[in-house]
Amino acid sequence: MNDLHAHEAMHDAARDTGHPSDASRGPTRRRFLLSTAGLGAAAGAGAAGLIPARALAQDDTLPDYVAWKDADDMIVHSPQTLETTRAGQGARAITPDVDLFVRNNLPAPSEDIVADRDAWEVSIEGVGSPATMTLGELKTLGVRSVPTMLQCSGNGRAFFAHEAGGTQWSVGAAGNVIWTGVPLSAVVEAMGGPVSEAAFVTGTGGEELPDGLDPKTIMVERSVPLDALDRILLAFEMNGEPLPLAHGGPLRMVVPGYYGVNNVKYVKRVALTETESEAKIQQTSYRVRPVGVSGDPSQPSMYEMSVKSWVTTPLMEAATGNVLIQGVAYGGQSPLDGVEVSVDGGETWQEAEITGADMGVHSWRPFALRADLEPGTYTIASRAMNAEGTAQPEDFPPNERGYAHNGWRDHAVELTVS
Ligand SMILES: Nc1nc2c(c(=O)[nH]1)N[C@H]1C(S)=C(S)[C@@H](COP(=O)(O)O)O[C@H]1N2
Ligand SMILES: [Mo]
Repeated sequence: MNDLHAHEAMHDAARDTGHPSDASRGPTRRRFLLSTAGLGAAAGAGAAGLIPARALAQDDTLPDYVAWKDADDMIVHSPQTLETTRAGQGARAITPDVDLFVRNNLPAPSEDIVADRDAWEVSIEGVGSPATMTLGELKTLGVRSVPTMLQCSGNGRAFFAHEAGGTQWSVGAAGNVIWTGVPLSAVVEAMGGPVSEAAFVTGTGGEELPDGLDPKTIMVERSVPLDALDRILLAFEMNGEPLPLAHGGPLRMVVPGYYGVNNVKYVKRVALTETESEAKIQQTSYRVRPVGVSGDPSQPSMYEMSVKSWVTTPLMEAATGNVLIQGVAYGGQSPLDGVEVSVDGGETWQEAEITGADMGVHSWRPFALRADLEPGTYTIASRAMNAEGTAQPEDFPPNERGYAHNGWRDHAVELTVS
């Protein structure tokens, strides 16, 4: 067992002690291997898109804390990992709360923490005058709304042929939501500015940690480069509603354009720090490295998301004639500049129309292409490009944990037209 798997095992131990759901259904590594054997084989055959997302569901019962979600659109991988089905994702500019994926490293805290939202306390450190502030106080410092794609680092992991360990996400560990919150820069400014040595913004999650484990091995604490300060929000609303507990309410550190893990839920401490967090989730997890290599702080951390798109409709079948092919596309760290669609597995490409409004660089946008399709089978792919001229690659190289997949070929879908 390498240290990453030990790390997962510890997380699993925490799940087993802390969550009312049947602990034996926890996502152990063995269970991942068993449950994804079929998927791996299909992915190897280049037909992962053929698998109906529902077929991958482990269990359709929604855990209590997310009982309000739309069960028809969710795949329950475990009580703490819920994926949006590809069909349920659709080609929508904004993902409704009931359809947004959930990924928890630790059991979610009790609903008690959202009973009196404005009383939630967050400690602001690494500034001229460090202090603990309530959410009510923070709200007096400013407000901004930012539509942002939220995407887990492992979204697309199921498409890698090497069967990377972890939740076998297809495309549904991603959504696009509007965050509303206090710009962190305004908070920092109000509190005397960053200390001179500051190089990172470090956010600490508000979960209660189980006894008997070294907190560093289990706590959710992430550091992002200080460069990101100007984009960070301390968000208290999502899609215009108070932020649900499952998505980090009452307060979340949102880093638009950064992978999911950096968006720390129920944030209880935000510190401008000289060094990165000592937590394992920062030091060795979420590090990109070759297959078979252990995580190490010298390897790239999962920070900025890259250009990506995928088709969400139609899936599997369509009637002959004009077929409306739709999906979602994201430009990465520069604006989305175009999306091409292929109906012949990448032999030829046509320019799709970007149908969704431009809501800023961090937001995804739906696209559409009308294609006149005769009866037959088609491999439908999409390829996004950003304003810097970076396009999605055809293939994305495997990496140990199966992070950051944006290769267009593996994201293609097989369509039968009759
Ligand atoms: N406090 C805390 N924040 C967290 C996590 C967590 O387990 N605890 N999981 C992270 C990961 S890995 C992802 S992908 C996103 C998922 O956000 P969502 O559950 O709102 O979709 O939250 C991130 N923030
Ligand atoms: Mo994640």
